[in-house]
Amino acid sequence: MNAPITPYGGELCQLFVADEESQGIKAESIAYTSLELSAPQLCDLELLLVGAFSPLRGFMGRADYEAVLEHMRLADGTVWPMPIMLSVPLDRAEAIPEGGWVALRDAEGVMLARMWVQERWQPDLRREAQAVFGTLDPAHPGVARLLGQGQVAYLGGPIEGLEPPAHHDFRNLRRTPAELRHEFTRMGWRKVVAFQTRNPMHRAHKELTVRAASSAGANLLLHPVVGLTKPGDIDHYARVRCYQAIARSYPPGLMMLSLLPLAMRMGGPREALWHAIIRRNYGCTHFIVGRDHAGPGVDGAGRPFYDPYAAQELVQQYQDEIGIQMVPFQELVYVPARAQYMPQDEVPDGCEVASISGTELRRRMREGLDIPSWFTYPEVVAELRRLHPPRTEIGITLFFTGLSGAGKSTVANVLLAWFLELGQRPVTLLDGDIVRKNLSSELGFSRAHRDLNILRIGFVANEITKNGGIALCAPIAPYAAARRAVRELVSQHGAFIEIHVATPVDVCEQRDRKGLYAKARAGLIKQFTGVSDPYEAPEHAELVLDTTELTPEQAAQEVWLYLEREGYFA
Ligand code: PPS
Repeated sequence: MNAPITPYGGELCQLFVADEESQGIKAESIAYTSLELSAPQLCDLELLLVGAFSPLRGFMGRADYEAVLEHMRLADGTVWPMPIMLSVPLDRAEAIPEGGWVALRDAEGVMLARMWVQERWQPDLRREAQAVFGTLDPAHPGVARLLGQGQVAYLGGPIEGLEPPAHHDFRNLRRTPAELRHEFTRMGWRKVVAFQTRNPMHRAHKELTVRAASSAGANLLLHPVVGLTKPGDIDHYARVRCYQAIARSYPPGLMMLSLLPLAMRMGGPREALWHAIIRRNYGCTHFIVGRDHAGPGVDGAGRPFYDPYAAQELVQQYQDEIGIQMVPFQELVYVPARAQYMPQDEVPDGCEVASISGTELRRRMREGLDIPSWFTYPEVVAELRRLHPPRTEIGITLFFTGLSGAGKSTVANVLLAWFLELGQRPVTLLDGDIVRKNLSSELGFSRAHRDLNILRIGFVANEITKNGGIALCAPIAPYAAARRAVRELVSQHGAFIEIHVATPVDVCEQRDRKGLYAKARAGLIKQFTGVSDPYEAPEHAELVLDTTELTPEQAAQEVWLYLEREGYFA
């Protein structure tokens, strides 16, 4: 079956119903079971609705699913390498009978589509992982996501769309397959090379896309993924700003930038083939496939999951059948003597080449070192620097923990005054007592309530830190697990500095400024930390302070010196 390459793809399955019909469906839907879709499920739904997954008309039924796993084809023989499944927790699935409508909703409850539940079955997810990803290794993000769902049932059936999932960002860059096809026709573009990307682009990428377009005699579609990419990737806001900056450097009329709300599975060769089919649906005639395209990195033993050229080979094998040509990603290197990029194999003997690896780039970013202009564009460097600000600019949570009367609030108050005096960052004090009067006013001192209290403090501290401020937290926080959870949360966005105020209990009791120890000893206060309730001392605190022999200013000075030493002051 060697079908000729069809410009602008085949028939598009757009699944929205007409406006009048949609009103009727909404009225009827009060009787439907509602399903709230997760972020990746919403991506799948959106691409189904707009026809990017043509010829699919809904979430897959069992025959298609089996055929995709076994043969990378739908039951009717059409090439399709990736299962597009709607999973629900097994215990919920029993209430959703076959032969009825379900309402598919976003996280806010807006009904986006309805699905006729034609089939419901319990899949063997391990078998699926093995068939699709070729591994059960949880280091593979696709496997981890699939198997991490627990026990699920799949619901398969046709869908009818009421409205697409809402996006408020970069709206002028979000185009459906029909819109892009129309745009290509309007511009007179007969051949279009698509470039898939989930990373910031640098000069080498621009060079290779221009070369790919020129050798195919085609125009170019930059089609970055803005749904779900690999865990740990740079968020799409920063990436899209990079693409916008780079777009200005292309020759006029050559290139178009449009965003693809795809939930990637990091499935290597199968995923590359799927990406190619999607681009065919968007009206492209050529598709650039990189070395280790959609690769998930290395496995638990440090080996790559897929052969680096397997993706290119697979897309090439099917290119005539799916109607889009594979263009291999050309590895380019910079040749300083010529002040230009060249394919590696064309560099004259003896010519020096320059390159900067991803690891080296990240090191230079971290350490605020120079990134040469032959490597990337100043706007891209500025974006990346914003994502990796130096310590002098990041937000900080100073998390004091220790017994009642240990001196947490007193030291935190001294620091509050000093930070205000310095005026470098906005600062907020989340003192144990203040929090318990406001944020946690209904909580007591059971373990569950104390943990909840700490998680709430952590939530607020994280918001402050994320936005570049200083959060001074001073709860007892007696349990290591809750402190660890806050550390994990905050460290993603800024500095988390744990300060154990390790003043011994007898000193705290002697001070007894609030008279609470006396009450606790008399049994008037139950579950009092250090007397009748546990305190798990931190094992890896950044700082330990015993205020027995220190004035509040001296203790605060220890913290100040630590911040200075670690480079947090400008
Ligand atoms: S926790 O464990 O982190 O949620 O505690 P926290 O929010 O910091 O609240 C501690 C303050 O509440 C007062 N208090 C008690 N502390 C410990 N155990 C019991 N049972 C208790 N009952 C009341 C006490 O004043 C603590 O304030 P600080 O500032 O630590 O002295």
